[in-house]
Amino acid sequence: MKDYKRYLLTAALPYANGPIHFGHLAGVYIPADIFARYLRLKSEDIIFVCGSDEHGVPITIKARNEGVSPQDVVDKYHRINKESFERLGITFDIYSRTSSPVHYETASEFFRNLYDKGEFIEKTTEQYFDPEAQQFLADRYITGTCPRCGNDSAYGDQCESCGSSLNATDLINPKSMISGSVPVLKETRHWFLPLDKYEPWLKQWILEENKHWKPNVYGQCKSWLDSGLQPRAVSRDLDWGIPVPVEGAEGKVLYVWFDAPIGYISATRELTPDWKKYWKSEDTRLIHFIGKDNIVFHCIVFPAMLKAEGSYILPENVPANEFLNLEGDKLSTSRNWAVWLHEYLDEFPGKQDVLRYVLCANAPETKDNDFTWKDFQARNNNELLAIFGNFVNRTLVLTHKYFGGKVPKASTLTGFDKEVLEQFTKSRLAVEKSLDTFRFREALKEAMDLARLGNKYLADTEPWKVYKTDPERVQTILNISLQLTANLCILFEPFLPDTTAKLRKFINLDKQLWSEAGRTDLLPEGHIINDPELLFERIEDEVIEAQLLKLTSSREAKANSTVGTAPEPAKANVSFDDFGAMDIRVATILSAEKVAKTKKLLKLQVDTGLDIRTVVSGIAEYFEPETLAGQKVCILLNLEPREIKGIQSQGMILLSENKDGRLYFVEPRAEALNGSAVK
Ligand code: B3M
Ligand code: ZN
Repeated sequence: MKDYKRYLLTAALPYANGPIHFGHLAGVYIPADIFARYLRLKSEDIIFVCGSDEHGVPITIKARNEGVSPQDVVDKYHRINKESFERLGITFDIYSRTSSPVHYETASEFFRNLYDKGEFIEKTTEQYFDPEAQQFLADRYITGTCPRCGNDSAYGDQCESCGSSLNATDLINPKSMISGSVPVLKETRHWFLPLDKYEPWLKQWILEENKHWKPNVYGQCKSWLDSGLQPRAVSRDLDWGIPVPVEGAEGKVLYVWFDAPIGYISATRELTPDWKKYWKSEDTRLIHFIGKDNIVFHCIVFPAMLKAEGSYILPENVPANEFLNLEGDKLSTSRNWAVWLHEYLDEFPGKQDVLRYVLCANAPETKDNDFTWKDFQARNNNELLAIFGNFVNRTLVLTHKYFGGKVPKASTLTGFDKEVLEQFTKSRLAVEKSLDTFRFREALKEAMDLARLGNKYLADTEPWKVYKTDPERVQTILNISLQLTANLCILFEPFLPDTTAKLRKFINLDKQLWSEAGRTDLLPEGHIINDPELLFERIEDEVIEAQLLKLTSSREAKANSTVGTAPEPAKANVSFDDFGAMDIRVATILSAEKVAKTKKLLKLQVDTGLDIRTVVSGIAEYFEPETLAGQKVCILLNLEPREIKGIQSQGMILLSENKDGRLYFVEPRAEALNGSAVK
């Protein structure tokens, strides 16, 4: 590989529409952070950027479901995610957000630049439109059956079941996420990036020059390139996003996948005035850490954008991981089948490294992999505690017991001693080799194997027995064990930063550079070590059972819940009299019409059994007025009349919601008579 002068690492910008879960961590953030820490230990010039992806339909759908504004959604999750990354010890140099002014400027300039150079094609095409909601249905606003695998909840841009990238018009039985209605096709004008134009260059660059990419990444790119690239729309008809910065583009915003990767540039710009040194110099090694569902955007679309712009460098590598499953089942945020980072951090205080360890040891590097709580427990108890923790503890306790906490002198070395000492450098080289090729599991295993060797060394040399007859020999054994401990402190540092910081205190060792690993004299004779504490605690069965129970019960709660994540909290009690004061009756809608100049309101004539009255109801998005005559409903009769859009509304129709926030009537049985009380 070329000799690079500096590194720029990016980690996929998580959508600020929900908290971070274990799948995100194992796929992207833990490997990226290990790599960043490793490079810093090697004194490389490196910056590591990330931030919240705050645009796109995932955000507006979440806002709709929760009945809040998109801004509320992104503010909430940006804060939660930024804080939980910090608590886990993820060392981003900046965690920015795509709603930042710098990003608006950077993304708009980028678009404008390509626009001015004539790099886009402007095209009018037919896109799905929801006639009820009066809105175009971009990307995830439309669902339907996947033409490839038959999954009946595929999105307009992608099927999460088989991973195919789709066009909304490919879907069978398309349905609007907003109103549930069948969409119609309507013409709209958009800007397209002609990916087909870049195809020959991409083929050369990826298939010939980037053969070193991971096989899963290379393979996915190859299959995209083999099936031929099409122009891709980079704008959308939406009211949430960065406005398209050209005349006559009202109501249009940049496609989220156009602006989000530019977020890496904006974040760097926000971080340092020197940002061009990282983005515009061939001496920089740019590496994107992502999950497999983002491969096409980082390996094909974003590079084509960068190439079209012309002044930026391209990624040298894109080490994407596969997916992490959970307890044998696909992770799913909508089904609540996930373990959330912020909850883990609250429930397992001080155990950040256990999570980092388990998710790295079991990372889905080459294929999808499974996280189970049993495996989490086993890796903590049988590896971290029984191997690493146990070795360190025995070494430190014996040093205190026999030598008052002073590093003893090593004298005559046996063959086994020499073998152990030689292993220090071998281990460092092995960890390095694996890290340099993004094989994090293997790297971690190499480090753990050195601890394993330490344990075996103590077990075989038995200093606690030998001390009675040959205390000098024990000096040598413990000297070697202490040097091994100091080496572990360096090798584990990128993986287990909290543990190694503690361990450094125990052995009174300043932070060492990576290049010091391999040395056999890190702790000189006579060096004083401190009193040790335990590095790891046992995790008991009850703790694991509680997590399993929590997981299954939150999935059930979700399956039975109303809108969004959980049912609304219960309200304060009311007296029986308060309830009795509400006059709820069975009634029948006689006719309905749209209230002019509104999207949501219908004016209803209702037969209440006592009178015929007018009620204005916010249900126009869900029902066609002409279908409502004869519909039985429940009505709150004695709600104070209100004037809505100039109409006196007398009473309120009772409604309930499904999980997408769509409203339905609370329907009395057919035989219930108009005017009969609901009590
Ligand atoms: N927010 C998708 C995701 O979270 C997207 C990544 C953007 S990286 C520029 O899967
Ligand atoms: Zn599919």
